Amino acid sequence: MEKLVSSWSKNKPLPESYIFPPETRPGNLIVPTCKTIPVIDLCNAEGRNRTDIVQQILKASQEYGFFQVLCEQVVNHGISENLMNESMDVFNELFEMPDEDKVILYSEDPKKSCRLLTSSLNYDREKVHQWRDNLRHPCHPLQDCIKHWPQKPIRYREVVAALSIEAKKLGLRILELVSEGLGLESGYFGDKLSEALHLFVNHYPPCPDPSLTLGITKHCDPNLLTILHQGDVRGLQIFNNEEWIGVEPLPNAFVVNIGNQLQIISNNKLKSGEHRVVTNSRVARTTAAFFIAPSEDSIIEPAISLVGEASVYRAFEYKDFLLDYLSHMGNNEVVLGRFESQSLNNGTPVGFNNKVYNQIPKPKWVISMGNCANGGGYYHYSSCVDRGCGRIAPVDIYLPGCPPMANCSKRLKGATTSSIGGLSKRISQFACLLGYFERHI
Ligand SMILES: O=C(O)CCC(=O)C(=O)O
Repeated sequence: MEKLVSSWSKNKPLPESYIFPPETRPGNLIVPTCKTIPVIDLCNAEGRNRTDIVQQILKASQEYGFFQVLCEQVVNHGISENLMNESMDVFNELFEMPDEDKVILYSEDPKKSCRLLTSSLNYDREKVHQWRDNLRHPCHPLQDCIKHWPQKPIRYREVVAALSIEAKKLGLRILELVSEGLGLESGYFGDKLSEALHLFVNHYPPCPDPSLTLGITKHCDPNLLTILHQGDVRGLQIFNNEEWIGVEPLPNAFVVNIGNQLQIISNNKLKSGEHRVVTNSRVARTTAAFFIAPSEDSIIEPAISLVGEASVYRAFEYKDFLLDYLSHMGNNEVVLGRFESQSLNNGTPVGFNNKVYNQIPKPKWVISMGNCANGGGYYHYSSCVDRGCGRIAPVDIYLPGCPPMANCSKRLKGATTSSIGGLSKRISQFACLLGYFERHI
């Protein structure tokens, strides 16, 4: 509890443990806001201008991975101004509650579905902490989750239930426009691909030195689509054309961003937007991000009609992506690279985006682990790759019940997925001992 920034930070200097290394510090906080992300008025989406709106959404999703949807009149995106204001009041009230109310929500137990935490899931292991507190919980199916939500502020459940229903509707509406723009059939992103809905309420208290720390480090969202209510305080920045640009808060607008799964399903026609959050010394900032995500057992793969010459990504289960995402948080290229479809059989490194792979310094051996759908089955593999010639060394692992791999020189009969996990670890430890490589990915 004493870890929550909102509980200890008032009138205190910035602790060392919140100071980022110079290369990731925000430094100069004045970033261009004149170049901002496109603003799209959804009230035009149902009439004669629909094609125009679809094209605007597609263009913004290709260039920035971000856009804002506007609600100049109450009806444009379907969420009333009143509901937006009320929910922001409730979120602020939650973080202003006395410690004895917040302690009920605070938990370090990852199995707890609704919990208040600080910085990130990695608090105990991370080198530098992020300047934010975070309440997170699932919102779907509502009747199952709502009973775990905070009971205080009194209006929390009622207001957030209403907002989450509307945010999901808005997200599905946008996904429908996206699928139209990509030439996919209507409802492509319905059902399992957009089944889950999670809410993160972020709170960034005023910070003694915003130039040295971050509210959230640079990342892409792992899910399909994110709908953000960012209130009226600046702080969100997106990385575009090698520079940070600020996302100007607009009254009654939601910020929408493309998640990793939408980039993958579109076979890189859309891009997931990299973003971060900076803090400020004057006022607290509170935001609410709704993550629309596939169900964990969904199989994700590029849409067949968008594959063309080559599928950039292989098929995988969404829960495997989430595991990788959590262990490589912030490194979008590495995470996406691990799900690329470069063949296991042609001697090219598996699961690496070449760019990232080539950036790996000496020594020349690296190990890769993961799984991959190929030729009708799922393989779990672990390989040592010689980056000099791209050869896969003989430590590939074969999962019984799947067709054999051409390059698999050692088949481990009787291995199960979990024993393979343990074995991969031993192989990498062994190879490290021999000095073959200094890190595994
Ligand atoms: O608070 C914000 O502006 C962005 C939040 C965000 O990026 C996140 O929750 O992943």
